[in-house]
Amino acid sequence: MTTRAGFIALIGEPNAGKSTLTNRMVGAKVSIVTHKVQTTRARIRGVAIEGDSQLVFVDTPGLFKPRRRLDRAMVAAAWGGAADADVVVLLVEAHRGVTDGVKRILDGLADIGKGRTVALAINKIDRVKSEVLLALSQDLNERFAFAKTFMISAEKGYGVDDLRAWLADQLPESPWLYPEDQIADLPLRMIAAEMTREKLTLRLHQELPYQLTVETERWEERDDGSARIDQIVYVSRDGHKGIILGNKGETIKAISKAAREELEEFLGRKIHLFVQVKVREKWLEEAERYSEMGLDFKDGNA
Ligand SMILES: Nc1nc2c(ncn2[C@@H]2O[C@H](COP(=O)(O)OP(=O)(O)O)[C@@H](O)[C@H]2O)c(=O)[nH]1
Ligand SMILES: [Mg+2]
Repeated sequence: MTTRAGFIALIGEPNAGKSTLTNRMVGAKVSIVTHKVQTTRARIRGVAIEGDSQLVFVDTPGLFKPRRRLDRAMVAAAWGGAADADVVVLLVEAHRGVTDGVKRILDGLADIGKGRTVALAINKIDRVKSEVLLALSQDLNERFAFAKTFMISAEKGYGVDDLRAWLADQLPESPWLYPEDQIADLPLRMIAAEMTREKLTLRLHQELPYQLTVETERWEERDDGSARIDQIVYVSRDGHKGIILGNKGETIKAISKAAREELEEFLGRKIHLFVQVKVREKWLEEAERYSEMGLDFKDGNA
């Protein structure tokens, strides 16, 4: 039996639906999804199997015009993901069309996409009329030589099976890269930190989610099969700490509870989660924080 395996990078503007598509392909939530931009920070790998092929989806941070160090590191990680992949899928939002951001990505693809299979996935088709789709597909295909175009809804699942089957055929012959039952390539401690960060992102307003990071500090296995997990939320200002704690600690309590419940479901066992908030003014400039997120600090200078 010949098997196939390889990496498929999903790229696109923030909010295009890359993480939603990753999770749908994998059939489990391996990447956090929120309605806010820049939720995904690192390259997250989700593994799916289609026939004899093992598809490793690389969910990337969104591509946008970077301004700050964290932005630069995220954008570098996204392009890095594309450059290392066997196949690249560009996600474009159907209802937004060819934005300036999409144009910038197409410029970048002119380099990275050379000699590589690049497909177009017009996502969120549930939000537009079909007439719009044909024109958009034509426009995009005039701007870049995509190997194939798919119309999908990552959220509703439309068109996703066709995309998965086509991708499986594009991958090179190779032994599988991960054990059959592995669905994500991210250390558990990081998955746990991401779950807490998702709950924080959903609950807090405006810029605050961007200004914090979550790290799993300790993971202790207990004899009764449960685990104790200690996490730290780093913020850069005292005021932010107060907001996250909330009145009498209510906010952090609710966030920890939501994160714990999701973790317990994901891991299938009892978890004792303790979340502390620490002020660390310069965390956005600390190399260690970036390596904890799986980002390259020196990318920040690119
Ligand atoms: N209507 C609609 N919304 C979607 C679809 N795919 C993703 N979304 C929503 O778009 C937002 C951003 O999704 P996410 O996967 O985090 O985007 P990412 O930044 O590219 O990873 C979330 O609120 C998703 O629920 C889709 O096919 N249709
Ligand atoms: Mg994402």
